[in-house]
Amino acid sequence: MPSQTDQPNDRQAERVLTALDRFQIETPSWAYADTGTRFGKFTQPAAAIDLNDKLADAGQVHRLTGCCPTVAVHVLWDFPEGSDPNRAMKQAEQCGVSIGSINPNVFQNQCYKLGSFGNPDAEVRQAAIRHCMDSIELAQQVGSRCISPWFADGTNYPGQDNIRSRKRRFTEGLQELHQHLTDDQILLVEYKPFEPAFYQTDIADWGMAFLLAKSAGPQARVLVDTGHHYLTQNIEQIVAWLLDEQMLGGFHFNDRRYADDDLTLGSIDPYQVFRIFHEIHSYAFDHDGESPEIAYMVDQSHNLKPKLEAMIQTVMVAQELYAKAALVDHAVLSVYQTMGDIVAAERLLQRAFMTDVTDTIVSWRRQRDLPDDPLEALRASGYVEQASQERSERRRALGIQQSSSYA
Ligand code: AFD
Ligand code: MN
Ligand code: MN
Repeated sequence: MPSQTDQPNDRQAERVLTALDRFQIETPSWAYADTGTRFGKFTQPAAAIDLNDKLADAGQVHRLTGCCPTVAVHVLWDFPEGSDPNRAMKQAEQCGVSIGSINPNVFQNQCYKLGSFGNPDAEVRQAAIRHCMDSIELAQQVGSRCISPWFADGTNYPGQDNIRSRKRRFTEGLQELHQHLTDDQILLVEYKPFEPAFYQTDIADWGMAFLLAKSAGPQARVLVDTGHHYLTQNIEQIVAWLLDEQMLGGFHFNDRRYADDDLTLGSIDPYQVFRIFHEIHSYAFDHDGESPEIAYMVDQSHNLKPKLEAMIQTVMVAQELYAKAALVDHAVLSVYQTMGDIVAAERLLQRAFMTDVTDTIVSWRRQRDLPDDPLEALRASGYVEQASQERSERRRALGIQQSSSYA
């Protein structure tokens, strides 16, 4: 492996700057609130209490990194009964961000015990479809283009339900939902191999999501959550196939050591993230520099790391890996590939991955009056300490207990 000391030449530095200009990544509202695992959660005094806090935190991340202008929201968690979407829109604007993808929630209500779109009970299926249609309306009210439902549906035991019937219920439900989209909206169909269903998950892999999105209609695409694959799966190959089929709608970025661990991006395997971005740059190279509109989104819940630090760390890693992947010279690579010079081709990717782009990223930040190191800037700002203080007082006044409980 080449050494980390490789520095970009002028032409490569230009590529990094162009890539950074293009790269934006959405942060999720749920990452700023107290979340945890099914074994309990470790609360943080600075954790967001409501959507206003989440938007304020997301605004800080964007203010310090310059590449996170939108915030994904979770309908039931962020827009409880009777909330005012216009107020949320204005609040987002005041925080310097706007509302991004809308995440329906068809996995928590008791009625979804046997599934939502896949439920054997037609009434429950209709309730789930109605909730998703309400989410589409909410998206229109807050000016969001992207509806990204995740379905926890599946079964826990062989024989529990008819797998083909469940497939058909999803096909029909997503077709019905797709008809509700306005012309500029997109429907992102997310897959996940298991959890919470432990025998079969109805949308378990990219092939199922692809077929369901294709049958739903022309505005549906596949959402790749990087934590939703078996350990041996080649995610960048899935990305390349979806790109080639014009069916890659976006990502939920996180990292994992075992399953859907929601660890911070690049904490376990940064080279895999680089290879995913490489496929996207390679596609753009073959299409006059244009890559399809891809919704880059973070989907992590930081149970142990301080929330804002973890988010800024994630965004900085995403920027760096996206920029490094832009260093690969695709014209030279295709010559090596045609020649069958495996080592030379591989070393092109390795050298790009090992190139130190820190200084170029700092110069990009300076050109935008951003701090050289957003993480250090957050720590120096006192924002988290102030939020801890203010939110702890507010929790006391509201009688909100911050306690961890065991399942
Ligand atoms: C969980 C699910 C899925 C979903 C996210 C937000 O596994 O990734 O996108 O929650 O609803 O992580
Ligand atoms: Mn996800
Ligand atoms: Mn997940």
